[in-house]
Amino acid sequence: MARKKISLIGGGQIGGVLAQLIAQKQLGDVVMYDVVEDLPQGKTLDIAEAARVDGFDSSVKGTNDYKDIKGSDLVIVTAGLPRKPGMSRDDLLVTNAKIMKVVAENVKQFAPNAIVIIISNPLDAMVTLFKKVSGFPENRVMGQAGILDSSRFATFIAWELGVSVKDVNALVLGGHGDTMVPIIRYANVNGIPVMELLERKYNDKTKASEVMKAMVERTKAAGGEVVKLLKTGSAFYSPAASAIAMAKSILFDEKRVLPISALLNGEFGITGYYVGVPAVLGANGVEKVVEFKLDAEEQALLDSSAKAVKDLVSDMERLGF
Ligand code: TXD
Repeated sequence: MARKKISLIGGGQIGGVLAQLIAQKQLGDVVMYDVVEDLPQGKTLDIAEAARVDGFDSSVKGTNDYKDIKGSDLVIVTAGLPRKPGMSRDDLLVTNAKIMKVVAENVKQFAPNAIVIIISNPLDAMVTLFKKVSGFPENRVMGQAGILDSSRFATFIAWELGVSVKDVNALVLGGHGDTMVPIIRYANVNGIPVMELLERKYNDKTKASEVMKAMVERTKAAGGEVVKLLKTGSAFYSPAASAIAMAKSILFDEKRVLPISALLNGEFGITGYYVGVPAVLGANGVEKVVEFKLDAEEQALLDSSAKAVKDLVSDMERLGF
């Protein structure tokens, strides 16, 4: 069976890690597109020359010509600028919206049947714009953010409890920004509620709540924490790893339930906007949004996160996108 064709629009920090991970995991053949002349050609040549060491047969090619993404099965978009210290994800809106419009037009022309994962920030607005410009059905257009945010939340919990992160389940809903909603109530270690483990660790409910609150706040600010340390850009290893989890579930029809930015049609009381929610990812892309009951506080937090997305989308539309 021929390998799937995976095109990466954007060959920067995240794009480079994506290309190498896809090749090493043999998820498919890679075409990396970037506007910077020779950048994708150089990065993919370097990755391809490790094939003997890594033991993969996937082809990895770079191009500055959109025609080369023709017939892609999966497209992952990182084209756009990352944040610098002091910038919010929303500060990238106009610049990245201009880029995303061109990307969507070209993907529509050359890969009209592709499933598309958007990574570029501000994430939920960029997914919205790609969907609008491409006209692709909603099951084939999604955004990567919730897996990253949930992984960060799970990592902080694992560090706090001194347990393997592999046994921590943690879920973050909402927009990919300061209003994201880590769901404390369902955070667990192999089914054991994290709050119960914290209360046992500190033998103090108040202290346990303070520790959890600090982890929630660190999760919400985790992107900025990395930006501050790197100074020249934003996180790229963890976003790439997160998008690979989505790609695998789609390419191998794994039906994983993963938090992604999906277009909601009434689920969680939200209609017509891309917001981070759990969804089943399979060969048809976003196959089902997995809705569950939120308590009043969680619903209020999700509503305000959805409002932040709505406001950003309105700003984008007011600016002519
Ligand atoms: O999880 C998430 N969703 C976020 C996404 C996590 C971290 C970073 N997030 C965002 O991804 C970040 O704020 C940026 O908007 C994107 C890409 O981040 P990356 O760190 O990869 O940025 P780079 O290294 O600057 O790479 C962007 C590439 C770069 O090579 C540019 O030349 C290219 O995008 N670029 C373009 N490619 C195609 N077409 C156009 N017009 C274009 N303009 C720039």
